[in-house]
Amino acid sequence: MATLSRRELLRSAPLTAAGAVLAARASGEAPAVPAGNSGLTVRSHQPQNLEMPFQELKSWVTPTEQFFVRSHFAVPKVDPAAWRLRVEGAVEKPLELTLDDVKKRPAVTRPLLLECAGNGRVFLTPPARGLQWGFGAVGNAEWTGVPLAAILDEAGVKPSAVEVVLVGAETGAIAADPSTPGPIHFDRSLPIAKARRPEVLLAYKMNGADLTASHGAPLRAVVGGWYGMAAVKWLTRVVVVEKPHAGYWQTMDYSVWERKAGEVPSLVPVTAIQPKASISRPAGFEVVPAGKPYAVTGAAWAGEEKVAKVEVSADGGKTWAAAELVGEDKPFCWRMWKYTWAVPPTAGTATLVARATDAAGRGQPDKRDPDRRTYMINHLIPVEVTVR
Ligand SMILES: Nc1nc2c(c(=O)[nH]1)N[C@H]1C(S)=C(S)[C@@H](COP(=O)(O)O)O[C@H]1N2
Ligand SMILES: [Mo]
Repeated sequence: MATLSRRELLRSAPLTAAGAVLAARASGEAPAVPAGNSGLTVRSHQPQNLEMPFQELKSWVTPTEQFFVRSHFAVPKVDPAAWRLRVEGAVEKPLELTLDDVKKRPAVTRPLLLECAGNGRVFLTPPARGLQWGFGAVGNAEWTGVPLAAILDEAGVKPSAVEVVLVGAETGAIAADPSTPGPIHFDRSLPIAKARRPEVLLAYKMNGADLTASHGAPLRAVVGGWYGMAAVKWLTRVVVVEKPHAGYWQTMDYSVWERKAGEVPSLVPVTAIQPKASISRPAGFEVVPAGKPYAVTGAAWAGEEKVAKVEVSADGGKTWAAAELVGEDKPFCWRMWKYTWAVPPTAGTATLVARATDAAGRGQPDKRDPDRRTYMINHLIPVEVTVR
């Protein structure tokens, strides 16, 4: 391609974002569009459900514009001036806080990973209903806010309390079986012990900037170590309850079968994130050059535990070799890893698999457990590539 002068660039592509970036680069100005963001995959337009292209994973902190979005209903219009957070139920002193009130309390900033409980659903066989997430309904961001524990202490939790219900501002109805009892809020509960943990924040900033509407402005919960459904966005109520909450989002939805010896199987809410290593490169069905080393990369996470080990197989799971853990190592976050694969000299296909083991010795199941319904998807996922 011939090199264009700056004037030609401005003339040939004045209206497109890409043109603006090129023009800005040519003039030495900062580009208007952040570099390196190759966009999000639309899993559904309304409600908004957007997936990070996991093969673009580059940084330990996921940029906000590349962070997946999972919303069950339309993004609510919340007026930050009129917005209040009510803390009520089994408390000594109910609270009603403005956004400024929340921001006046001592703030903490910490990185925490969010993974949707349905991440990887596209890999289920037979196909399962629900959003067909690939690898990318996961991200690691820096959250700034107030620990939920501080707010609970201020309100004074009664000794009779067992759980804290977090309620979002938006409402909607689900018509499909099982349907909701008319329009309902999105809500989710935490046991008091988890609610008091330091990794549970009421956040108003994400990656150093005010929360965006899609990610729950003006205030959302972030529950480190638990699947994303606990991280209630557009938070308006914190209700302390004296019996376990049995709301829609932890009974009909986001629940799994639990079997204990001698007991009858029962449905329990989805809670902690399971260990998982995902391959970012090569992407599925990528063409990989024969006879050359290939840097296999990815991320691994294990919810409330740390990642102890990641292994990679280049023969579909027959033999395994240790990957190298690289970069930041913080609790409740993912760990980047890499592995140099000696790609065979002959053309054909190869199947890569990665697996993680956490600090408690838990690994990943080889096969899908149907008791998990369509959630907690951490069985081994083969990534097939073409060697050429
Ligand atoms: N109010 C509200 N909060 C919500 C949801 C929602 O639909 N409404 N979705 C939950 C789910 S299932 C996930 S995985 C996370 C996703 O957070 P994100 O959109 O910021 O990535 O938000 C959670 N919080
Ligand atoms: Mo989710």
